[in-house]
Amino acid sequence: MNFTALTLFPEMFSALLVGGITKRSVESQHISIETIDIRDFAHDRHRTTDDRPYGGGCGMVMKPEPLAAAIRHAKGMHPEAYTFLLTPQGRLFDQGLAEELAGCSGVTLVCGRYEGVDERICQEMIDDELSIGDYVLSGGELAAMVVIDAVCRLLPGALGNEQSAEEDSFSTGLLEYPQYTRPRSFEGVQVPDILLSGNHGAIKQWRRQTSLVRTFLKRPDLLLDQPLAPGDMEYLEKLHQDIETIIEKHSAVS
Ligand code: 4FV
Repeated sequence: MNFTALTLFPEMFSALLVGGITKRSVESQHISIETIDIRDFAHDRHRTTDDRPYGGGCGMVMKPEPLAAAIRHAKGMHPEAYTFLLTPQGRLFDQGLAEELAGCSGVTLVCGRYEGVDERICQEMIDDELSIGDYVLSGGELAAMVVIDAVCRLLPGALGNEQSAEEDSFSTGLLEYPQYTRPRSFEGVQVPDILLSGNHGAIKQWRRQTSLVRTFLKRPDLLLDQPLAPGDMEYLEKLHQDIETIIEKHSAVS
């Protein structure tokens, strides 16, 4: 899969090559990461890529000409790739969208700076807008790297074992179960015995139940639109019953 980032700071993307899954995936050619410097498409003496906003106001806006030329250049290199603009106005990027993008042969990621890009670029040359969250960054580069990292690890072979991506938070639709590793006892806290039992069926059930409980406690919204697995309903009803019993007991004495 190819990722092409259009940016005024191409060197920022070297962070993806420092280590980890993205570095390994580039080396194993599961992915390629290309950067296009938008300033290379500004041909005036000062290679200007921004200008003051029409209608006044603070900040600067990215000029359409260098951006349009850079996007056309990217389309020439990867005609099949979808062109996304990273902006707070975009579709909220989540695991589902990451899985969707992992099915593409390539994506082009336009990284804005300043107050944003000239609207005519959004209207004429952008296939879709992506947001990594409701906050304002100083540039789209970090958002583009978030997208590259999240998509890259979903690509077959990128993680080394497919299973781990399938068990990710949100891939199961629930928050992930707690993880433990050696030492068995750390500062007086023991690893739950169930995980040392070797009883894989019981471990699988314990992990699913702890995922259900922590999802209920931390992200109950996820439980509302998530298909439950066999056994989940019984477990949630048992929790519900236990809570009812406790409430009745305490309402009796008070
Ligand atoms: C952003 C986000 C984001 C807005 C103005 C770049 C900045 C500047 N991108 N998710 N949140 N972009 O804040 O994707 O041009």
